[in-house]
Amino acid sequence: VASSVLGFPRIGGNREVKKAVEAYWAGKISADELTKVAADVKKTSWASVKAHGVDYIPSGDFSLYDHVLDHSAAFNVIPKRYVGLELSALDVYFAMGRGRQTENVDVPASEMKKWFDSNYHFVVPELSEETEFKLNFNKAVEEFNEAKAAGILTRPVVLGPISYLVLSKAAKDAKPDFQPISLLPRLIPVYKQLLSDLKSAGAEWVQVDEPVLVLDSAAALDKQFTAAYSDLVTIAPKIMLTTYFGRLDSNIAFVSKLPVAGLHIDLDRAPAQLVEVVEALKPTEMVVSLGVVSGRNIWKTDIAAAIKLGQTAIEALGQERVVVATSSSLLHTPVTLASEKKLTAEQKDWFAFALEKAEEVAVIAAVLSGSQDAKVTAALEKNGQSIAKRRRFESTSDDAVRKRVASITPEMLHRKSPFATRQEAQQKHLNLPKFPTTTIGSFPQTKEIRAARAKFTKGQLTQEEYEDFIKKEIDLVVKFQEEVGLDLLVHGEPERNDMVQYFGELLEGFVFTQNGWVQSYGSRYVRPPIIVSDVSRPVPMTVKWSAYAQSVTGKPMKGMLTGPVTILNWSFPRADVTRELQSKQLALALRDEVIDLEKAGIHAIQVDEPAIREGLPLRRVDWDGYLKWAVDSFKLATAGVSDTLQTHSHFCYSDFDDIFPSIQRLDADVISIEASKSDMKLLHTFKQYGYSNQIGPGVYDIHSPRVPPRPEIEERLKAMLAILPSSLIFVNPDCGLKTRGWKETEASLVNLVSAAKWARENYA
Ligand code: THG
Ligand code: ZN
Repeated sequence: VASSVLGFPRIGGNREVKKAVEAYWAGKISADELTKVAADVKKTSWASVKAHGVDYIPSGDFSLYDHVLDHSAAFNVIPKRYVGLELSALDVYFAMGRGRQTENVDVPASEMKKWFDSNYHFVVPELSEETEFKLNFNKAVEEFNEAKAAGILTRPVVLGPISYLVLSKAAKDAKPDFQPISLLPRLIPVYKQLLSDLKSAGAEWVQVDEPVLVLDSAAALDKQFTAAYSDLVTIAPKIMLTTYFGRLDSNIAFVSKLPVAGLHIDLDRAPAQLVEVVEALKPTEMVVSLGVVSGRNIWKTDIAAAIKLGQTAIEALGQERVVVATSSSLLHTPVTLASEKKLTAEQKDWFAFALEKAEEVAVIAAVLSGSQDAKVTAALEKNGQSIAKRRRFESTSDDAVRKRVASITPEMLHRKSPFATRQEAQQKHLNLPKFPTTTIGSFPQTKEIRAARAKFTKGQLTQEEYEDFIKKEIDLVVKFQEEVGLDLLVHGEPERNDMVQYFGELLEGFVFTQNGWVQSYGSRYVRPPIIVSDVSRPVPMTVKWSAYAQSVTGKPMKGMLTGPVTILNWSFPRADVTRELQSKQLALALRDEVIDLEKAGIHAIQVDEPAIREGLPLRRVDWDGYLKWAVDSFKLATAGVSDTLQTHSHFCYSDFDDIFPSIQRLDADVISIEASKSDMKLLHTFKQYGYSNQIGPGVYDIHSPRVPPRPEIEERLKAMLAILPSSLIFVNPDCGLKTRGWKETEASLVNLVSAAKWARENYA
């Protein structure tokens, strides 16, 4: 029984790659120096995975920005706006990922999308009838050779042709009915060249990822899969067709008939599919790769349980046809527990990060192979003890929290009165003009703010000094908003590092890493908090800051919280209880915070749920269950207040068609959404469904430093007014201002306010 890892974090143990990439962008290091850093990190990763005893070591999964973007660059899928800029290939690559603004060049970034249900974003390929695929370079072969030169034989990883096309979108200049998948016959020759070169280079196996096989939409692609893979196997190394993040379901019927040499399945997300898959593979000669070590969470694997799954497969297929693997790439986990110095020994014993997971895979494979090696036996025994300890810890729940969740009543999920009544009551307190102006919550996180936080963390600032600093920042932000003439103010969130980490740190039931970075997009990383036990709120989390901010202004101040579903989705959740339970516990903690904010004199509170959509299950049959508890959680958090309190929520996207009824059911008094990019299409959805509460469709895009001229904002307002009643419209940017500079923030908000004044004059 062989062992395998499907992919590894790219950041490097000390964030070397992230730092080098950003240094390259800043012109501080050369392309050669960047390549050198990347080469060292790759080599270290290969060597350490190998040192842990893994047989199939991945290569080609590394990326300087995003692996989907790597494929686009290699396949010559380069939108016209990036061609002819007289840039190096590397700079074209980065321009596609993040845009480029210099004296001579001004191109926006490509669109990014969430990678399935994860917090990783990929760069969406843009295709049209005009796309001319060709293999510009062969990264898979280059990195295979790079590893080989270092004495390590790897199993290269490539994203499969069907997933690549399904994840692509039609370019703006494509014909209206153009479907990216229609290009499959033209893409196959490129894959054939890529794969045959790999074979010539000496690769015995290749891991071809086709994660779309766990989606409902793959059922209609059986013919494409059959055609593509029948062709590819004729020239390729042995193909390990790799699925992850979900279950194959009925797709196994055609997948088991594909002529590939192996099939990888995710048994972390979908352990129940094992029996059916093994049954389907029995009459074939395929190897099955069992994804028993989670690539999506940080919990130590229950090796005894994994071994049982392995035995089931071995009984049906024999040892030679079984491989033990991580469920997906380890991209979604931090590099190693070894760098965590602040976790207690007890806590450390619960977790396995990427390197520790590599070792688990090797141990499970060794046990299944019948190894009598003393090290393997010891590792197995130690794992059993760790799992038993964790189970004992899990059995000690916080009874008060559990009781509270069990006694949630339907009344707790509803505001006292319907929206129309509330709107009137709120207006008495808030006294907002028509077309009220506001922002989404965060203001620029300056170098000074980050430096003060870093000093405070290191103990170089006292609590009092730090709090004084934050108060001064709040003073500045409040004064700024008053001067610009905004109506509903915010405190600017200078005290927050990350909108999830900040709350996790103040809640009971979470632990934190020092170095547990996980890629979100490009060079941007997050350190997801880990939920380890029942969640509760020992002390108010934001009341001090919001109340202070309210005390220094006569205008209404909006409280700012992150919603329960988003905190859950951007944390590593517990595996021993449901997501629903964790979400409800978070909701109760936030409910208390909302009530406390109201008591402290705050009359508007925004509870952001930007992750509510990405948490949507991959299979449609699972949607309703999720949406029920997700919406209930939001309502539980926000419905505990009187009618006079105005609740807001914000979503960082505009792709609502799938979940519109659930957005409506949230019953937030005001929602703000990204609309600046989607050209008002979305507002028609609102009209069509008869949305009745207030809406702030973003009037400009904050993701770029560009200042929106006032007439442009007025045009947007006009377009909105053609669709929505004027009494429902809020005027705001389309997202938080945290990543922006002060200069463009001021200029943009001045224009926003004067556009709102114009609307008041013309649409009174
Ligand atoms: N928080 C969390 N997840 C997220 C977002 C978030 N996922 C979606 C979206 N927002 C991703 N956006 C970002 C934007 C900026 C950064 C990370 C994700 C970022 N990270 C710093 C870096 O990589 O240098 C580190 C920040 C820190 O010190 O904590 O700037 O807002 N959870
Ligand atoms: Zn947003």
